[in-house]
Amino acid sequence: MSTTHTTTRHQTTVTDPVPHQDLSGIVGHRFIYTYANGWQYEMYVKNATTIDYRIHSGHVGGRWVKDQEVDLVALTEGIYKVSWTEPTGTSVSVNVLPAERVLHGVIFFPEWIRTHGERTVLFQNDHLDEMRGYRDEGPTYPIYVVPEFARITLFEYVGEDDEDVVSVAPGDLPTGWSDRAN
Ligand code: FER
Repeated sequence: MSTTHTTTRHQTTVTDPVPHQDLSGIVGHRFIYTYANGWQYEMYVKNATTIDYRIHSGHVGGRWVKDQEVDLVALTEGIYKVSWTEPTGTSVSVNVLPAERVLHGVIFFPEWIRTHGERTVLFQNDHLDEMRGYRDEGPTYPIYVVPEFARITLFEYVGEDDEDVVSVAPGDLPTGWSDRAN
């Protein structure tokens, strides 16, 4: 037996186009996901404006970042969109559907990361000026666009503003750490 819950929301309008914003289903949560191309990522939504993340495998596997400022919104109840631009010039926009364990990301890489992704495989916070230098040197174009669905294999509430959630390099975690699922 199952129950369908429906909630009446006010209709948005031209003068009030922003739907109800309840971010409690994603803020303070950590999730691990694998894109259809095999790339595995981990995101911690530290608060409503900040993420920490690790890239466990893929084109720039081994890369990790703390305190990336993002735009986070609820598109509707329980469905979220996280968007940002990196100091490298990479832009990312990710739609997160926790109840469905589905995520869709679009990554917009500059050309220099397509050809030299290894330059970004590090703890970015210790190399911010270096990354901005590469960004400004380019080449930027053509943009390498990677649009992919992913399966969320782990989704957990760990609390807000916890610096210990993402605090070591992906390569320094115990073997199989990112395969923990729930
Ligand atoms: C994601 C896709 C891409 C993500 C981060 C990136 C944390 C970052 C890409 C880069 O700067 O190399 O889903 O989530």
